Amino acid sequence: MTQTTTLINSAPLPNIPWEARPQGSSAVIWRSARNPIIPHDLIPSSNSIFNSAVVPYQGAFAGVFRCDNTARAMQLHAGRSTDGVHWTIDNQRIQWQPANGQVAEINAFQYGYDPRVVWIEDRYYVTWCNGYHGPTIGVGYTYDFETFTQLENAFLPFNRNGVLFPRKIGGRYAMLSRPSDNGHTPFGDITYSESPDMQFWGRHRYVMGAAGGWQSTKIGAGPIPIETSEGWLLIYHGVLTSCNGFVYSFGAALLDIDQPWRVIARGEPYLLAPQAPYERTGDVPNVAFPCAALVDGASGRLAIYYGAADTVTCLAFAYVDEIVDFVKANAM
Ligand code: BMA
Repeated sequence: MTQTTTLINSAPLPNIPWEARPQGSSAVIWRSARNPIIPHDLIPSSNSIFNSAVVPYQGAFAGVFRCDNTARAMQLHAGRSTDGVHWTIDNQRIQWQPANGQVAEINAFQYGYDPRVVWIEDRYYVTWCNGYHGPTIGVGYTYDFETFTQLENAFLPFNRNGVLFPRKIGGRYAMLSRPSDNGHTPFGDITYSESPDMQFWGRHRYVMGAAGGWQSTKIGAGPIPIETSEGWLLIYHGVLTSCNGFVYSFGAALLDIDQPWRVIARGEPYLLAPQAPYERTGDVPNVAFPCAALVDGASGRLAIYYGAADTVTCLAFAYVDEIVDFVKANAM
């Protein structure tokens, strides 16, 4: 780490999946030579496995995976890994158990996609894009990645990219989200909401919106924000509209620690754009969509999990302090 950036509340993760920066490269972020780490057909039921979320779990790793099945239903599946690279994913989708009778009313499965997972206080919370008369933000939790409990949806439809902060802020749970529509939304800004109980969400704040270039159509929060001495490091996806459709890249910004709706700095260039063959070719070409990041609190190493071309799951590596420096040096 540089002298200016330190990680806050990030535990050491000596077994983080990692590959050194390629010799001769000065890139801030580099792809795994093993990409794609999860093929589209890892389990018999899957058409594609992408946009998925992993966390450290009991000395190894666990996660929630977006597996679109061969009927092209969008589903969430649990998985485990000893090294964060080779995964065992359940062939059956997660069966959410309603937390109470009220949740039972909204528990009927329509679809689920683009999960995020975060440890807060005593359990792993999962947020995802939950079909309830259109996409909205589903919320649930698990202790063991075997039994999953569903809570109330955080918001009304239509909303996507619900991403929890890893701790309460000002005494309340905090979440980024992206209000949207019921289609392939041609707009989208990141907003902030807070909740005293993980059920009722309010005090909504605007964070930042679509800007130029790679993020000119819409943006959405990616992995769980990372707490640093320089602010919350937010990795987020941005979309531009080309004559052949949407192009999904990702970049980074720094948000105020106590008032995360205040943007400290926002990088103008992307960190990673779809340029590898597996990002350019697939069910949806030209998509790099990050949903999770592992951090080694001791070394500042970062392993970013992202979906490629809505088909496979990939890894990229970076150092937290170098991304912070990149954002500051290239702020728009
Ligand atoms: C978004 C979501 C993502 C997907 C992207 C590109 O609306 O559905 O899951 O990666 O479109 O198709």
